[in-house]
Amino acid sequence: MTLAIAESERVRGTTSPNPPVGCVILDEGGDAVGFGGTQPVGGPHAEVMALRAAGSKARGGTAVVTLEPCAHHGRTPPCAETLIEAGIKHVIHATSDPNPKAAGGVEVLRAAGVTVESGLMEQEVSRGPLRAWLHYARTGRPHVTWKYAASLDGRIAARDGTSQWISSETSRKEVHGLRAKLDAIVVGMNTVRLDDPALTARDAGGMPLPHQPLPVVVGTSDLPEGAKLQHTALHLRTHEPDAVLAALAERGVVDVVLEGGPTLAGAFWRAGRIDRVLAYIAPTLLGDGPAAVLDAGVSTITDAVRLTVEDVTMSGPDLRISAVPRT
Ligand code: AOF
Ligand code: ZN
Repeated sequence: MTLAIAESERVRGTTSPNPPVGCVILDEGGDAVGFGGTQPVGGPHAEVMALRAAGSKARGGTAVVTLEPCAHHGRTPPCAETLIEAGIKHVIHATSDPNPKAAGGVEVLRAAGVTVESGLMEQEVSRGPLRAWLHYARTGRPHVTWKYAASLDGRIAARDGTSQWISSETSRKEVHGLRAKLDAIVVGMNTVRLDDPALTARDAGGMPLPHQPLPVVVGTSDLPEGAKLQHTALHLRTHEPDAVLAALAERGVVDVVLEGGPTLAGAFWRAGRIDRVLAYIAPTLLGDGPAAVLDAGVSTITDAVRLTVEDVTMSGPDLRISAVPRT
């Protein structure tokens, strides 16, 4: 499954609105003989790619796959049947398919005498490569990660507005690598005015950059003349988070990172539309300057937004914290 997860990471960012699934075929003796990841929409699913690579060695073997094989005739034929025809005898998968149209692969496989094991490394997969898509399949909304860099005292800029660079070079490279695996990056008009960002994935410290995310600017006014994003960004003339997410879902966007400033972050918090926080906290004190979020809808301590920390790691000298709102 670790190898199947690596396959899914390889295609992450290129498959939406389909999930980035990874698959490994083991031959009868247990050797890995075929690897595959989901191809862009309309193309073959992961199982088909891995079976093609394995050829006749798949007969009598095992398919290890991050998502339950599909049972439906969609844009491609059902993977459950393709696995049966190739002579696969065992299937091990991490997560079930919440899409009612595609689910049911387990029953199809079992009816044909294939043994099926479910739930192997489920947490790694459902918090990792399939996280955004699972959320999208259950809610119909893209998954939103709010990413920011702040000082140890929670400031995103100094009193005079200067903010380059709070986080370390290591953290900035990591963020560029993350961008290449996402569908869209959303900022507000204030960020365009203050920072003039390009929002491209670049200089990821040697990590491959297979894909560029869609840059999105939210705001009712025109983009400033000459801004780097003037001709490249999707401009959504609204302040309403649900209108932003609906417009993005319509374009097949599943995995979104919010990189805008404190005002936009506040609007998304008040709407309850932040699914994960990714904070880079630098060992720096500023003592003054804007906070990472402005008006999250909290006026008294009992309204505080409570989060659960999923993971804390070092990113060079910075702390990298991943947290999710408590439900
Ligand atoms: C799999 N393996 O690699 C993927 C699956 O429109 P289609 O035909 O491509 O089907 C898309 C649906 O199939 C998608 O919503 C999800 O339920 C499942 N994706 N299934 O067995 C794969 N990407
Ligand atoms: Zn399939």
